[in-house]
Amino acid sequence: MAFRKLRDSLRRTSAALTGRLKALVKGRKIDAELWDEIEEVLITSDVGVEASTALLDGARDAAKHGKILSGDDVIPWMRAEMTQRLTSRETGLRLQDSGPTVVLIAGVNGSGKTTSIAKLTKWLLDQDKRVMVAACDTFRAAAVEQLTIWSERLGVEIVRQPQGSDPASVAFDAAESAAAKGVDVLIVDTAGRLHTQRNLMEELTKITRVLGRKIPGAPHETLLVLDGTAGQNGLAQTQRFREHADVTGLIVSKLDGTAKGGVVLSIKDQLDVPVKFVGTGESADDFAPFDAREFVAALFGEDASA
Ligand SMILES: Nc1nc2c(ncn2[C@@H]2O[C@H](COP(=O)(O)OP(=O)(O)OP(=O)(O)O)[C@@H](O)[C@H]2O)c(=O)[nH]1
Ligand SMILES: [Mg+2]
Repeated sequence: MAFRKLRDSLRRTSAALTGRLKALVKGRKIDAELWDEIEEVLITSDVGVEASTALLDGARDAAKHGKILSGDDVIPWMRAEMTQRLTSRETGLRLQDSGPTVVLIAGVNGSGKTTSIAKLTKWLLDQDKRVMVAACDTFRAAAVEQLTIWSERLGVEIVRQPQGSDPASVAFDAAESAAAKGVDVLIVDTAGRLHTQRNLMEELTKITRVLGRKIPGAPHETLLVLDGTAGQNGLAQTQRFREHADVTGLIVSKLDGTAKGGVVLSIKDQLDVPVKFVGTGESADDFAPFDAREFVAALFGEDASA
C-alpha cells in the first residue's frame, strides 16, 4: 500500500527518467550514440552530471565485459546499479537507548520542514514512541501557530514561546522539558535559512549547542529537508548548507507532483549523507523511510515484489 503511494507520487519522475530510458534503449544496439542519448536523459531529469557520468562509465564498462549486450540490457543493469548506489547502511533514526533522542530539522525556506516534522511525529507515534516538538522557528509569522496546530492534531506536547523570542531559549526549555518528562523523541523545528545568512547559521549552531548542553549527544540527528521540486538547484543549496552544519541525514520532500525526483540519485555523489525519509504529499501520512530497493522499483514503475 505504502509502496503504491510511492510509485504514484514518483509517476512524473518515472516518465521523465525511466520512461524515457526504456523508450530510448528498446531494440537498439550498443554504440556511442546510444550512450550519449542515455546520458542526456539522465542529465535532463535532474540526476546531475556527476551521478550521470558515474552511471554511464559503469554501463560502458559492463558493456565491455559482456554484461550489457544490447539496448534492452541497459534497463535491468541501471535498475540494479541505481539500487546499489542508493543503498545506505544507515536508515531510519538513530534512536537512543535511554533518554530523549533529539532530532533537529533544518533547511531553506519553504522546503517542507514543519510538515516533515508532523510526518515524522506521526511515524514515531505509530511505533508507540512518546514525541515532543519544539517551535524554534520564532521568526516567521504564524510558524509557531502552524506547528501548534499539527501538535494538537497529532496529540503531542509542544514547547513554544511567543514569536520573536530567542530560538535557543525555546530549545533550552524544550530539552529540559523533554528530559524531565522522559519523552522518547524531541523534534526541533527551525526557521528556514540560507547558508549565506551568517547570523542565522550561527543561530543554528547556538541551538545545537544548547540542546547538547541539556541532553548528552544532542542533537542526535540533524536532518536537512530538501525540496524535491527544486531538483539540482536545491541540491546545490543543500551542499553549501552542509558546510555549516553537521547534517546526519536528509528528508527529501514533495516528491509527488515533480518530474525532478531524479535528484535523489545524485545525493550520494554530491553530499554523501543518507536519505532517511521521503515526503510524498501534504498530509501526515505521506511519508516513508527511504528504502533504496523500493525507491528504484517505484522509479521503474514496477511492482514492489519485482
Ligand atoms: N505536495 C507536497 N507538499 C508538501 C510536502 N511537504 C510540504 N509540503 C507543502 O509545502 C509547503 C511548505 O511546507 P512547510 O512544512 O511549511 O515548509 P517549511 O520548510 O517549514 O517552511 P518555512 O518554515 O517557511 O521555512 C506547505 O504548503 C506544505 O503543505 C510534500 O511532501 N508534498
Ligand atoms: Mg516551517
